[in-house]
Amino acid sequence: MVRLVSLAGRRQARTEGPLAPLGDWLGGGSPALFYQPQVCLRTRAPIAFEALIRWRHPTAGTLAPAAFLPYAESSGVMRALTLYVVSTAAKDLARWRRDGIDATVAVNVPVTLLAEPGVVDDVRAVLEATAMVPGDLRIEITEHDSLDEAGAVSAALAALADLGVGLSIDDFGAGYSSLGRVADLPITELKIDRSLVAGLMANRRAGVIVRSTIEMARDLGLIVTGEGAETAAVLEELARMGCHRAQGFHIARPMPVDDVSAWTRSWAIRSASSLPSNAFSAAALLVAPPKRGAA
Ligand code: G
Ligand code: MN
Repeated sequence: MVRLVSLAGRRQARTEGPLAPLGDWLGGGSPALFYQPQVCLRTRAPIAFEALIRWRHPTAGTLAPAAFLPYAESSGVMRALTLYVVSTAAKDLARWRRDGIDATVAVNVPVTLLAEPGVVDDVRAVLEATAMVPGDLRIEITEHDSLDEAGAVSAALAALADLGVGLSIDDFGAGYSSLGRVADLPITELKIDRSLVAGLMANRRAGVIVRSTIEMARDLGLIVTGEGAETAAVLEELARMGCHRAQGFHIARPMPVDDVSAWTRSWAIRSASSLPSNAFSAAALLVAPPKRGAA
């Protein structure tokens, strides 16, 4: 209590509302969303921006999720934090739409949260409050043991799917779920884990796993996204293998919300000429050979 009073007494902005305990624990600051684009491998256009939570701290700078998510989880703030992400992403998307950006947003939701009663109602309430079309939102869930349990999680996933919200399995291939198991869930997308994608060029085994995962997911009617595309070669190989979308540092690192519109404009120019994404200098522009996209 004493600590709360003394923090509130300082001139530093204090996080209000349900996230206040997290702000107090971290010693001030506020949450912020970074976004990382997921692009279509056929047109190269950004299809979605994945919202990634950060914490802007008054003295420590921008904190990564690992610095505060465990506390959010143990102190019961995870639900409020997740709803903050959904509603902020909805508002950011509305703003980008006015800038002419035709994309959607993806948010990460822990599977443990989906087992809590009333969470789907909370998501529905945020959609209504922000006037977001459910199809403009995709929820990414990491493959996880509790995915195998019938019950609360499956019921929540079914309710979200009924609402029209997209559902992705995140980091697929990093854990132990089989495609057969996750395909029973009402998911729309599979994201292949970066540990597999990263090895694509170097390692025949990784190549076989990625190619067959893409094939099976496509046959099951799922959208397939390759995560962790760090080089142009990996991006082209994913496209060649029939992967629908890609995300990764070669396209863009997670960026502050205010950079998204400018990034989208510059990516349109760079991808139209199929230049390597790091070819910013005039010299590189002059010597880069024109490439026609194969996929
Ligand atoms: O797994 P998920 O969909 O949540 O992916 C988002 C996370 O992955 C972010 O933390 C982001 O920084 C990280 N990430 C995104 N692209 C790349 C990449 O190309 N390489 C590596 N190593 N990490 C990435
Ligand atoms: Mn994710």
